[in-house]
Parts: sequence; structure tokens; C-alpha cells
Amino acid sequence: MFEDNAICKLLGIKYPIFQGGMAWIGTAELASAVSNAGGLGLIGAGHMPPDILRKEILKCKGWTDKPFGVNIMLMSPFVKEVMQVVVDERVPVVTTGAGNPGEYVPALKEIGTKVIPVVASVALAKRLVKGGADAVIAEGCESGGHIGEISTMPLVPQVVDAVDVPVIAAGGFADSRGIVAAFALGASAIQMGTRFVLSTECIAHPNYKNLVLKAKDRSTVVTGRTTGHPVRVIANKLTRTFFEMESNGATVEELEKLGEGALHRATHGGDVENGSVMIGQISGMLDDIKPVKDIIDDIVNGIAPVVANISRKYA
Ligand code: TUI
Repeated sequence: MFEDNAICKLLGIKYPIFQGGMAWIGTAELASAVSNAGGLGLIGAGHMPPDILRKEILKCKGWTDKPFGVNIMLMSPFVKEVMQVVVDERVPVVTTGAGNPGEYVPALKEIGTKVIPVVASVALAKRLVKGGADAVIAEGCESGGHIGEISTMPLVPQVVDAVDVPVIAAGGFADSRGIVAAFALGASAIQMGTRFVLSTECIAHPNYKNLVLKAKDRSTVVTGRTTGHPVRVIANKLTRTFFEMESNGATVEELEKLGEGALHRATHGGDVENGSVMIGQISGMLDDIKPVKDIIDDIVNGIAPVVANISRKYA
């Protein structure tokens, strides 16, 4: 299975399933579990200072002998330093988010690190592939956290048609039906964040996981459309305050200040009313917490029945 899959071949992984980076909760615990289960685990660097990131990488190296990666959030104030850490530590895969990583691609490629940026548009996908990206993650706005403007269904096939490298589809994936749909759109792999938040190994506060468990299809909202930083989160007291301030003419600075420290307040403090609960729209479908290995095995084992069901519909 997956012997001819372009992403499995490129990265030397068993299954074409990436874990989304995820600031604060994409820790070595989660990343190593995903890599050990045959997927690609990612340490989410988020706003991590370089010394902390180095410790997470060393932990991950100790816990898995499989390929893993680091997701670098390009809005981080430490972006240059964390890039240097992944170069020093020879991390096999780097994914990036929330910006254009173009200037960093040559240094990473020079040491053989595979560079796989998250893109939310065809234009950026094309530009980064010209600049040497080994693959791209096309992330639709169904995703949690910082998002673009296009949803997965139209974004993925347009990116697939525009570039000649493998595409990983992200945004709205959590089960076997999703991965088959991604393959149908021309993607070679999927990336999931929300599904892995509801894993035993994810260190998110129980309040965070419980709110995600309770989420329905319409539980998330997007803040920051007017500030230029759209972020998908579960609607709560914080988002109500945000929208109220926004409609009362608050400045971008005032609105951004509201978001400061809000993610950590929810993921670690467990304050899911005043914190930022970043999660994707697929949370409405999820109602269990299970080990990473079961999440991945269940998706892989469910592919054949989904395909058989499709065949029955048109045969
Ligand atoms: O990066 C993400 N998702 C994230 S990052 C994050 S950390 C954070 N913490 C506190 C407040 C806000 C964020 C939480 N979630 N996903 C990858 C992603 N990248 N989605 C969309 C993009 C993107 C958008 C525009 C990438 C590039 C881009 O354009 C850049 C350009 O220059 O054209």
C-alpha cells in the first residue's frame, strides 16, 4: 500500500498523512506518535524561542527513528533563529505557515531538508515551487487557526493543476472519506490538525479537548477578517468581545492585543471562554479521543470500503 504514493516516496513515510503544525500543542509527544504510527509528525514552532524548539527536536529524535518535521510559523518574532535551529539539527522536513518562506528555501534545501510550505492560493504555490519547494500543502479555510480565503474543495484541484510537485490537502479532513476525496482532487496526501487535537497524546488542556468534542458544524467563527489575519476559532466570550470591539471601530492594534497570549490561555490554562480555541470546521464530526495510532490505522483501513462504496454509486 502507498508504494507509488509521491509523498510517501519523497519523505520515506508509510502513510500519506501529515499532522498539522499547531502552536503550543504540536509537541514532541504528538509529533513522535504520528511519525511512529507511519505518518509525518510535525513540531509546531509557533512563537517558540529557539532554545525551546531545540529541546523539542531532541526529544522527538529520542522518541522516534522515523522522519518528522518542524512547522515554522512565519509571523514568529524568532523565525530567523528557529530556521537556524532546524538547519543545525538537520530536521528532515520543514513545513511553513502564515507567510512566504521563499528567502529560507535555499539554505534548507542545501542540507537536504525537504521544504513543504502551506499555501492558501495558487499564486503563492507557483512562486514557491519555482523557488524550490519539494511539495506544497494546499490549506482551505475550513482549517483552524490562521487561514486564507479559499475553501479546500476549490483550492486543492487548482493548486494540483498549477504545480508539478506533490500536493498535500489540508482543511476539513478527519476520516477515510476525506482522504479518498483528497486523492480524487489530485492530492497525494492529507494533513490533519483537528483530528489529532482529539488524540490521547495531544497535551491540550482537557477543557480544550472537551469543547472541541462538543463542537457542532457551526461552532467556529473567523475573527480578524478586517485586520488581515483571519483566524478560525470556536465562538466564545473572546470572539464576542472581538466582534463587538470591531464593530465599534477598534483599531487593528487594539484587536491584535486582544489575541495576545489567548491561544496558550486556552491550550494550557484551560480558559476556553477567554482564550482562543483554534480548531477546524470538521470538529463538528468528531466525538472521540483516541490514540494517534488508532486514528491513523482507522483512516487507512477505511479507505477500501469508501472506494467500494463510490464504485457502487456509478457502476
Ligand atoms: O499557519 C497556519 N495556521 C496557524 S499559524 C497559528 S499561530 C497564531 N497564533 C496566534 C495568533 C495567530 C496565529 C495558528 N494557526 N496555517 C497555514 C496557513 N498559511 N494558512 C494560511 C496560510 C497562508 C496565508 C497567506 C500562507 C501564506 C499566505 O500568503 C503569504 C504571502 O506573502 O502571499
